[in-house]
Amino acid sequence: MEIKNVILEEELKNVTLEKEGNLAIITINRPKALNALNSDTLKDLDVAITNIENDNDIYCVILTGAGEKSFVAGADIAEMKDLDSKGGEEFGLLGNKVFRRLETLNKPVIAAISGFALGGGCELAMACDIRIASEKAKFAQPEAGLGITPGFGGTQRLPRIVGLGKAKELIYTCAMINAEEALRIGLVNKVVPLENLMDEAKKMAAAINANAPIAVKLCKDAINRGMQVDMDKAIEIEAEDFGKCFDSEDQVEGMTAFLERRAKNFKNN
Ligand code: DAK
Repeated sequence: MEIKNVILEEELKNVTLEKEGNLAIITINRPKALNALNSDTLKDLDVAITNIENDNDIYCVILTGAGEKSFVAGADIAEMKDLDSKGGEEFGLLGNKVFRRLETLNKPVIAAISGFALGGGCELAMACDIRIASEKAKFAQPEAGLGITPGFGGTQRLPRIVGLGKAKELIYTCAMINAEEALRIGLVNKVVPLENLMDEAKKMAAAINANAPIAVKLCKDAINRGMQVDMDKAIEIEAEDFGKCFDSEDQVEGMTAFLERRAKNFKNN
């Protein structure tokens, strides 16, 4: 499999973007600060997302952090400390834009979480579709202990993922939980030994990429949009996305291959 390091027109400082076949790997690369999210890193993520969004050969994304110790240890406290209200607002808008772009990206995103996923790091993982954690991963929303509320969607996504009571407990107490507990409460999909983390994430990406990319994209859209509305509206959204599948050649290919008892050859069109 060819691995290419993507050279983006806009040079990235704190993020790398690699492509392996139909898979893109975004790595947040500030290990000295445990991959904490400063403005430059958020801007880099924005550029990487745009590149992936526009690349029809990419069907699935893995988002990870450089080094074994940390996925992302939160928003950059050193940068945040001296922000004025305008700076704080700009930082918040940038972060929320990037997180929402990941959440609504036209392909699934798997977070591969080696170590700390704290504050904005836990929130970043929650903006992804699927979370795979190493046995050493740790999760927390420590914001209340810093005198703030979670600001990158933690108050909204955590209760949607783990339920109201558990989310409130974690956010009010700032408790740090390990990977086993994160799995138990449904915050992560899978826990694997650290040395297998990327292989497991790639295995899941390969399983996703074996299916029709347009159908997967529409599944993501239907799930995301449907979760925000009542069931009557949600069913309409599902029907709309179901209908769109029939505009794709891959729908004909998938069904024809089944009837002809042969392997499918999806082309993302
Ligand atoms: N920001 C900046 N630097 C960080 C950092 C962070 N979040 N976390 C770690 N670092 C840096 C440390 O300062 C240290 O740098 P040097 O001193 O070596 O220069 C280096 O990373 C290694 O960290 P430690 O020496 O502390 O390593 P330890 O193993 O002792 O401890 C730790 C690891 C992860 C337990 C500890 O570093 C830690 O507690 N880190 C902070 C975790 C945290 O509280 N994270 C939540 C941040 S609050 C907003 C929206 C969202 C947010 C804010 C605003 N708006 C809408 C405006 C989000 C807020 C957050 O995420």
